[in-house]
Amino acid sequence: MSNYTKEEILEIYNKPLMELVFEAAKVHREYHDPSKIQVSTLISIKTGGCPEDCGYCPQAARYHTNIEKNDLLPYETVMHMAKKAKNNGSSRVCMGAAWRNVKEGDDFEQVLKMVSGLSKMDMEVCCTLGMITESQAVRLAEAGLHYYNHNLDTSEEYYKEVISTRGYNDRLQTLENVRKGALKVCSGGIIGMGESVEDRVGMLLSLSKLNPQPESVPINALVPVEGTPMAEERIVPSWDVIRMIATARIVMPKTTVRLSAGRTEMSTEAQALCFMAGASSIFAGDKLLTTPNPGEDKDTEMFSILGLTPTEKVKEEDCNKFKIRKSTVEAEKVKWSRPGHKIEKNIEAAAKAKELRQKLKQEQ
Ligand code: SAM
Ligand code: DTB
Ligand code: SF4
Repeated sequence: MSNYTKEEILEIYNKPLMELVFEAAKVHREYHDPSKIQVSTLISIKTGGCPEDCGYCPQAARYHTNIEKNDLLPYETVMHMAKKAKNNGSSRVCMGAAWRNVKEGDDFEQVLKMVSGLSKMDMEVCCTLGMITESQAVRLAEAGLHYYNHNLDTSEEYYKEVISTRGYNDRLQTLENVRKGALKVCSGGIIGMGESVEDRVGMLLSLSKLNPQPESVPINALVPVEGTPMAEERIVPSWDVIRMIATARIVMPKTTVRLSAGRTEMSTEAQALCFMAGASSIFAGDKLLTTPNPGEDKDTEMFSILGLTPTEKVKEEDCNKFKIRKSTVEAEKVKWSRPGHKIEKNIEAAAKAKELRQKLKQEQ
């Protein structure tokens, strides 16, 4: 958790740009290897038809957008797509589903099978499936999931202008469940939705106050999609993305900051400044979930120009991953004893997860 106040974060965000990037680059070099870039690939395993009303989202059923909807993809299709992503240099796959929340039943069982299949392919696995309960988080962890993505999206104050079908507290609750399942947290948000600078800073404040802070923070620039209420929003200036990334880097020094949606509108030079300012992860491929992304060739060229090397999958011994299947609470104590992690909290979470696991086993 950081001790930065909202006023302090605002002051950081508003620094002269060159000063801000320099400060952020210093922090970045202290905690990360600036020559490395982590590459993730998104697979939309269930597209469109979502009951929620997120104002930015082309997948909400209530907006008339021109996307290709599909039910949950077959297991083999997902494995095939992941193999391709791995061959193209991705170390992580993130499966996204246009669901409000995860429902127990066939679909969830199918997702668990996919998680297990992907983790056996020696890739890091992330999911973004909407709200989840603690026991679902435990089951995903048991299947081999490493990260769960669930964004706060914006500040608590601006949130109601964007989504009405679930609250900010629901999002925080899901993040808490993710932690209790001992998964790594990926949570960030979007800029360019008509929010103020105070809202952007408010979102960073909320993320930085999470304890522990998220391992991964995606910063998305809105991709305005025809048919959504935000279709007419102006493309956010790259300078704002750079400021947002630099500020995130300073207030969450150990977090991996991902330059996420919106890269098709950014020059290589602007993206270079984002990497200088502390971004060290991107989504690869010519598609995000439903909208375009620069594509492998462009990114390979960019990495070569900038001297960036994609990271390998984090080695098990380095990643301090909570081995939910075999571990005891005592063993967790050692695994989690890295700087920035509140050991006691995680032991408590581990104990809880263990209890749940036993309960689940009895129910089966
Ligand atoms: N349904 C799940 C959920 O909402 O948690 C997972 C998928 S949802 C598409 C994942 C995230 O994508 C959203 O939280 C939002 O931050 C981002 N996103 C969706 N549409 C976007 C857009 N048009 N531009 C930028 N980011 C977007
Ligand atoms: C995140 O923060 N950005 C990604 C991922 N998490 C799931 C999704 C971006 C989606 C952009 C709109 C689309 O392609 O549908
Ligand atoms: Fe549904 Fe997720 Fe899109 Fe919101 S962001 S409408 S929950 S798919």
